Amino acid sequence: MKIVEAKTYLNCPGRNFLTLEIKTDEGVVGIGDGTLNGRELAVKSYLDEYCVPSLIGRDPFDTEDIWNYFYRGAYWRRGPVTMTAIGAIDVALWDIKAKALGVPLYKLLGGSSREKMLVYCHASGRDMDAALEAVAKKREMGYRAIRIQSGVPGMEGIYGVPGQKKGYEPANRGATPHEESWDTSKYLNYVPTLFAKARDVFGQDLHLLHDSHHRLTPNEAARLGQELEPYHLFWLEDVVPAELQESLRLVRQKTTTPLAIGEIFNSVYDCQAMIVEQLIDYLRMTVSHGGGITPMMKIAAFAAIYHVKIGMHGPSDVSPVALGACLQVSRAINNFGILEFMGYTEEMSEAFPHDFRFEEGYLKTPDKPGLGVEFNREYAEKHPCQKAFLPVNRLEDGTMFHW
Ligand code: GCO
Ligand code: MG
Repeated sequence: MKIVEAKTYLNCPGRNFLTLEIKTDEGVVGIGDGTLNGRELAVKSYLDEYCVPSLIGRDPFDTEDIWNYFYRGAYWRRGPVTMTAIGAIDVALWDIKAKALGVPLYKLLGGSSREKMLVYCHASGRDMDAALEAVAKKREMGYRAIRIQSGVPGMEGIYGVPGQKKGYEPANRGATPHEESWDTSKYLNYVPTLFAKARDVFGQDLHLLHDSHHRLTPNEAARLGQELEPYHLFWLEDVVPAELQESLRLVRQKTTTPLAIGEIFNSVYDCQAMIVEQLIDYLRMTVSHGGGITPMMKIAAFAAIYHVKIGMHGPSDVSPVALGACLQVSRAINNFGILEFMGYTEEMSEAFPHDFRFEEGYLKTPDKPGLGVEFNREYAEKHPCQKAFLPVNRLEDGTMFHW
């Protein structure tokens, strides 16, 4: 089998998604997701200009060699744009392999380690009551694990709370990023009261999660982790920016609240120290941003040795193609923890028909061969890309801060 064509499509069926479609001489077609929120055009041009020509004529079954060609072969390694581009190629090739063999993809990754994958959804509100109301709704829908984000008294908007927009979408359309503002002490004083109330209302059975979105220093993170201990979170996410892996040492020594991190990591070199030193409980790298299925399987195996579980990033700003890849890997690995799942709008599902079956808090892999996700190109192409940016963030005095 040979690759005869590879093309990228950047469309906006509700939000921007970059899709790579690879065709073979035997008519089998595979798809990969290259969406990197707010940087889609950079990945598209990386693929179009630097990767696609080298794919033509290759055997799509050679995923190991092709992955190394684009990773090792390029002198300039790693980074979100490069790794997302390689990830799109790798996922599309695994999709082809599984379709050609007529099996769901997980069958090629070691087979089934479980029937269904525990997922967590988002619940958020402008204040505590609204956030808890959102939790109640999600619990009624059958979710067993819920991430809670709430507006903080005295702060204008905050990460994770959609505001006026319909549904969750952190990127804003326009020519430049929108600015938000932040105050760590208001946040730290409020969050433990939110979880105290949540446990009071919902009891111990529901898994609760929270995302600090990289905004705390190690010492602040340690304080938050300690103060949340009585409420038994499933995890506390992205407490520190973690460009410095050692920053988690202090947090880890001070709190038993489980820690999860990794949505902006793109290679094992972003997290090997925190895995080996067991500084985290869950690695949140996602397949598409982490270079694809080929490296993710290795990283998952490496993490398993150190008792670290995998809880992949699965926001609605990666397409159903990427989520499908996360589901297939999650089904196959032993050290699966949980998967983020926010669902997709009708428009998004029309562009990417898929059958992720949600049942009582769990998601099942589609029964079809390959990823089990399709690309409706005709529909997607009716929705051209609309430039959008993730916000930037400043402290209340104007200092640039982490978003
Ligand atoms: C999450 C993430 C997202 C990111 C988003 C950026 O935990 O799902 O933090 O909300 O902010 O993916 O594009
Ligand atoms: Mg997050």
